This record gives sequence, structure tokens and C-alpha cells, in this order.
Amino acid sequence: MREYPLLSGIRGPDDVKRLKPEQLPRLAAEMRDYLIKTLAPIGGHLGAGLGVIELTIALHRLFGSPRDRIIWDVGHQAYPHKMLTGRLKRMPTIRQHNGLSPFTRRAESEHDPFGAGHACTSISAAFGMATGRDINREDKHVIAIIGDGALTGGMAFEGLNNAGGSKHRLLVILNDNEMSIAPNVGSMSAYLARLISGKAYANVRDATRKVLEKVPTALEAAKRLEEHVKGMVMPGTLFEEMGFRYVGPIDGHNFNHLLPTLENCKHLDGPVLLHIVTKKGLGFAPAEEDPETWHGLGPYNMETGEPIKTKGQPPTYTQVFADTLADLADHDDRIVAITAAMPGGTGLSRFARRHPDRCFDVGIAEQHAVAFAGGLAVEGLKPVVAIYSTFIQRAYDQIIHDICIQGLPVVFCMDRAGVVGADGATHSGSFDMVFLRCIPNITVMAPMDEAELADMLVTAIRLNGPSAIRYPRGCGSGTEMWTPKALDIGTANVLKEGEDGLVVAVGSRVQDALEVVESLHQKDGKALTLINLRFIKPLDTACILAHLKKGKPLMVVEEGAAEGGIGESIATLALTHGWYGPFANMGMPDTFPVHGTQAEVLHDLSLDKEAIMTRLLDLME
Ligand SMILES: Cc1ncc(C[n+]2csc(CCOP(=O)(O)OP(=O)(O)O)c2C)c(N)n1
Repeated sequence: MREYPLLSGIRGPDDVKRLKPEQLPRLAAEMRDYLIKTLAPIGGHLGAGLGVIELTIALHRLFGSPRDRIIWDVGHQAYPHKMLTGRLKRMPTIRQHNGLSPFTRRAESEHDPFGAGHACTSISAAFGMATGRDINREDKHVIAIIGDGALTGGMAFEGLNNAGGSKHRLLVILNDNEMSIAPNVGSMSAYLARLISGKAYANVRDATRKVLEKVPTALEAAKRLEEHVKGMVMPGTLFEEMGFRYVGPIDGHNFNHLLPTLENCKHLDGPVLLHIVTKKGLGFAPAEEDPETWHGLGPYNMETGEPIKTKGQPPTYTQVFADTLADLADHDDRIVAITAAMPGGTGLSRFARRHPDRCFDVGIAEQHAVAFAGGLAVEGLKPVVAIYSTFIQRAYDQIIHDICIQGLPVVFCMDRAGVVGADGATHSGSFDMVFLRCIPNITVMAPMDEAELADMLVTAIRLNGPSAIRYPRGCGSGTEMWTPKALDIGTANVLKEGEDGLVVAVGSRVQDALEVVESLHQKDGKALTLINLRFIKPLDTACILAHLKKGKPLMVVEEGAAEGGIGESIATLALTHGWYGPFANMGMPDTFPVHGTQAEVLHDLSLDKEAIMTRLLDLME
């Protein structure tokens, strides 16, 4: 810590306030260096944090967290905020098992008034706090910081609409770096670009420069600018029309602009939107040049600026999905693909390289993505909506109302289903099987390996109705790929047969269950039947019933919430048909998983190979 003389002295926001104004750029430089070095061996969200360092310092200098509420949208850009709010020493543990959370988290710090992880929530939450403050007759400040990417989400507009129609004092800071994870999309993004490039910004910049040229110190500048900033409130913007005072755009890396403007905003009443312009990844050349890669990544080499790749791994489920879809689209021009601001993560950027005209990034707008797919299906196209399991939660009603009730042939491809690892509770793909299996008209599948994923994609595309495939984060098992073929709907696959009991395993838990069943056979001479369920809906009831043995163990293993999960439906099926015997329902327990590696979290949840083995041995005693 010796190389960080200023940063190491910051134990909380009060220490930021004690620094001299001229020390602030030095603190920013130390924070950048620290963040880049700390994340190199462990990975994490780098680019967004690097882009808000000056803003974070300015906020903690001028506002009084935790009394004043600072709410970061998504929370992936809150690493610098963590560094200034008493969590500096624990930064090397971020996203690690038992370490700091990857996002903001109420339980972690009083400086995180609202937990996040999913985008577009900050304005609504902040407006709730501002309203609550006024009901309680308090006078604290409430500040939401939202990126231009998150501004593509409907909920952000719902918040703006509601807050803008009120008189409650609220500061929304729009952090505009023109990037979502990938380049931002849509007309709002184009509008913001016009605001920045337009005359207004130029005038503001020139005027600001003139004021600054004449004053010697930042402090002096701050005083003068306070007056000047009032003139920066620009009428006629969309935000003004929505009831906000619009201030900006200003340079979000320049303390001489940020501090006086923020100070001024503090004294404005009602809803205010401050538009700041920043550069994602600022201060680390590779991240500035390729902000998409450096949004969030694994370990990297600081010197070369290269992400560290593990060599010789089998392809990921994501890659197999994208390549198979692109192959299918070569022969079927009705196939179109949709992503909600995750072209890289879902693999659709691979698909888009081959079929650029048939891939749509709709912004962080999962609800819209699903209804949009519904419209495409009405016109005879075959939409494939690729959304992570956790984010598709946003579009639950659209899946029911817009797709399933109408029986439209839309395919949902849900990556990161089950345990996600380092991104923790907010990103855990725990619930999709539970919430999809109760919807009529939908077919839901989970592959045991990447070859089966390809089969399922073919199956889904052929279906004349809604379907969903859920697959886990990470690499496949390295199984040999074959030419994908359609599966018979609702058929399970019996992998092992035996008289000593039945194990039904689902998707990402099949491989471990198979190893356990094989090992029990070899070491203990126990012969169990193992079914790879493949179809979560419709259930292959005939196959399950045919292999149930009265009085013998029955185990269900699934990487999804046990409450309301497949285990419960199979138990109901078995009991209804007169089965009795020892039963184990192995699913994700009724808690939110913490972050760690996938293996650590599976272990925590008693869902790994060892846990399956222990439980089976118990059952068979
Ligand atoms: C509902 C939801 N969908 C997708 C994501 C994945 N995601 C995390 S950050 C991000 C981009 C956010 O862009 P922006 O708000 O501009 O912030 P920046 O990273 O540019 O600072 C996305 C799409 C998410 N967190 N939540």
C-alpha cells in the first residue's frame, strides 16, 4: 500500500472530504492504478469502474453517505465506491468465495443503500427513497447514477416518468460513455450523442473553459462556476419535457467541472438530471480501446493487456449454441436471433458475424425482447431469444401473455442457468425451471452436454410452439459432436439400468450423477437406474414410472430451486402411482447462493458429486 499514500489513508468518505482540492487528481490516479493491479489476478468488472473514478470521488466529497443515499445502477461500476467506503482492504477478495460482493449489497455496507446486479433499477429505488424522505420530513440527498446502457431499459423510463411528474428532490446522474457492455443501441443513445456533439455541449464547454481560464485554483473555479452552472440548465431537452431539470452535458473526468456542477445540483429543488460524459476504461489503454472485452473479464496480464485464457478447454455451451444456430440459419432463413444487450455473453455476436441482418440487439430490455420476438413469430419468422436465465426473470409476463397463451413459436435460450459462480445471488439462474414448468403450452429442455444442446436447438426450431432450453455457464464436457438431430418431444434418456433404485438427473447435474452411479456400481456393486430427464416439460412420466421400484430409493438431482422444482413434480407423480420408499430431492436450497467459483457454490449448496454420493449412500442404507 506504500505506493498509494493518499488512497491508503481513506477509511471512509470523511477522509475524501479532508483532502485538498489539488490532491484529488492524484487520488484518482492511485485508485486507477490500484484497481487495475488488484483485478489482474482475479478478474472482475474493470472498465465501468475506471470510468467513474472522478465521479465517485466528487460524490463522496460533496455528499454525506450513508445519510445521503448514493444508488449505483447495476452496481458493477461501484468498485471505486467500495474503495472509498471502508472496503479497500477487502478489494482483493471481490467476487471470491466469502469475499466482497461483485455489486452493491445492503448487507455489506451502510454505504450501499440498495442492492443491485440487474440493470435499470436505480431511478425507481432512488425515487422511492426521495419520496420516503419527504414523508419522513428529512432533508438528505438521494442520488441515482445510471449509465446510458441502463437507460435503454423500460424500467428506467418508468422511474423517470414517475419522478419527473413529482416535486420530490432527486438527483439522477446519467453517466454517458456511449457503451452498454457492447456499443449502446437505439434512438435514446443517438439522442444522447446529439446532445453531446451538439452546439449546446460545445457552448457549455467553451463557456466553462473561459471561466476556468481566468481563475487560478480549482476552489476559486468552483465558486465562480456555481453561478455559471445555473446558466447550464438547458431547456427543451427530452428530460426537461419529462419534468426534470437537465444539467449538462459536462466532462465527468474533470474535477473543475464536476465539483461545482454537483455542488450546484445539490441546491436545486425537484427532480434534476445531470448528464456527464465519461470514457469507459479510462486510464488503461487496452480497456479504452476495447471496452466490450474489458467490461468484465477473468484474470488478465497487466503488462501485455491480454486476458489470460485457459488453453485446451472444450467449447463453451455459449459457443456451441451460437455456432449451431448460425449453421441452422444457413439453411433456414426464417431464423432470427435477439439479444437484450448481451451479444458477447450470449454468443450472438458469433451468430451476427455470419448473419448480421438477422441478429437484433434491443438494449437492456428483456420484456421488449420477448414481445418483439412474438411479433416476429406472427410474421412467420423463427425467433430465438437468447437471454441469461437470471435476466429472463424480467420478462415473465411477456413469456406467458405474449408468447405462451398465443402458442407462438419462439425459442428461449437461457444461458447461465443454475449456479453462475462469481456474479453471485443476483445473477444465479435458480428459478427458470420452476417458473417455466407451470406455464401451459411451453416445452422446456435441459441438455446433459453440448452435443445434446445442439439437438435441443434443432428440436426447438422445428416445434410449432413456444420452447425453452436452459444450459449452464462455462465449458461443455468435450463430448464428440454429431450432426444435430431433433429429439422426440417429452422423451427422457435412460443412461444406466439397475434394480437398486432410481436417480433422475436434470441437465447440468447429469454428468456428476452418472459418475456417482458408475462409481457405486464399481465399488459397492449397487446397480441404479439413471435417467437423463432432458425434458423438464413435458415430463416423460411413462419412463419415470417404468423405472420406479417400490421400496427402493428415488433421487432427483437438479441445478435449480428445489422449492417448486422438478423433484417435487416427480415425487407427486411417484406417490400418485403408489410408489413408496426413501426419497431425496436434491436441488438448490431455499436461500440465495453466495458468490464463489461454480465448484465452490455447488459444494455450498450440497449439489456437487460428493454430496450426491453421500446422499445416495444414505438413501440406500
Ligand atoms: C436486467 C439486466 N440485463 C442485462 C444485464 C447485463 N449488464 C450488466 S452491465 C450492462 C451494461 C450497462 O451499461 P451502462 O448502464 O451504460 O453502464 P456502463 O457499464 O457503461 O457504465 C449490462 C447489459 C444486467 N445487469 N441486468
